[in-house]
Amino acid sequence: MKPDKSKSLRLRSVFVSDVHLGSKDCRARELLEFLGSVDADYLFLVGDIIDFWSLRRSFYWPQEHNDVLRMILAKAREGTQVIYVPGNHDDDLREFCGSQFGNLVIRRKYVHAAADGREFLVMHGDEFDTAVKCSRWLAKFGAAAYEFMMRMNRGVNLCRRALGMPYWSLATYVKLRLGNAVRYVEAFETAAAQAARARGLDGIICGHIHRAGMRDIDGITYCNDGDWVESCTALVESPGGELSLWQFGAASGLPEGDELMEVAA
Ligand SMILES: [Mn+2]
Repeated sequence: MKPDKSKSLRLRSVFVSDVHLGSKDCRARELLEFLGSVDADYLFLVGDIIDFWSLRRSFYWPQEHNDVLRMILAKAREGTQVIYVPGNHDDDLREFCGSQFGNLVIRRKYVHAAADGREFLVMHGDEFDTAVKCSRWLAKFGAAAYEFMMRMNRGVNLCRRALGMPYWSLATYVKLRLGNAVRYVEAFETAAAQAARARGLDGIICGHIHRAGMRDIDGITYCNDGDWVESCTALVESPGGELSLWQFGAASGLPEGDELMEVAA
C-alpha cells in the first residue's frame, strides 16, 4: 500500500502512538487507511508503535503490521520527516535514541515548534507513571470522590429498597469500572502539563494512557494522541499550526465517555 499524494489531505504534522504492532489488538488496517489518506511534513511516532512485550510473549506479525512499517518508511523516502519517540513497549529502541536513518530520527523526547510558533514537548508518557502513583492531589481527589459517591449510593439504595431490590454498592461499581481510570487520567494529565511548564514550553504531546484528549491545564496545552488499539485516534497539525484530534471513521470530534480504558502498565 503506497500513499497517494494527489488524494491525500495536506497537513503539517501527524502524531500517532500506542499502535502496538505485533499484538493482536493492533488496528493496523485502520491505521494504514488513515496514514494513506494524509500527507504531512512531520510524522511523529509517539511510542508503543511496536509492542516488543507482546512479541516476546508470543510472536505475531501479520502482513498488515509489515505494511504499516513499509508505509511509514515510504513516507520518509518521499520527504516526510519521521520522528520516532519510543515508549515503554518499544523501549528496546531507546538505545538507538539520537540515531538518524535518512528522514527517520529516533529521539528520547523532542521539542516540536508548531507553525504558529508554539513549542510542544513530545514524549511517550510512561515517564509520568511514577508521578501519578505518588500524587498527593490524587489521594485527596479520591477521598472527595468517594464521599460524593457514598452520598449518591444512599439515594440509589432507597430506590432499590422501594422496588424490593437488594443492596448494591455504587462506590464499588464506579471504583472498579471508572474510578481508578478517571483518577489516573487526571493525575497523568497534570503531571504531563507540569513537564512542559518546567521547560518553559507551551504544551505537551504524549500518548501512553490510550485516552485521546486535548485541553488547557493552567495555561499549558495538554494533548494526547490516543491509540490504535481501540479508539483509532490521532493528533494532527494543520498547515497554519492548529492542532486537532481525529478519530478514524468518525465524522468529527471524539466520543465523550464512559469507555475509559484500564491502563496497561
Ligand atoms: Mn505506553
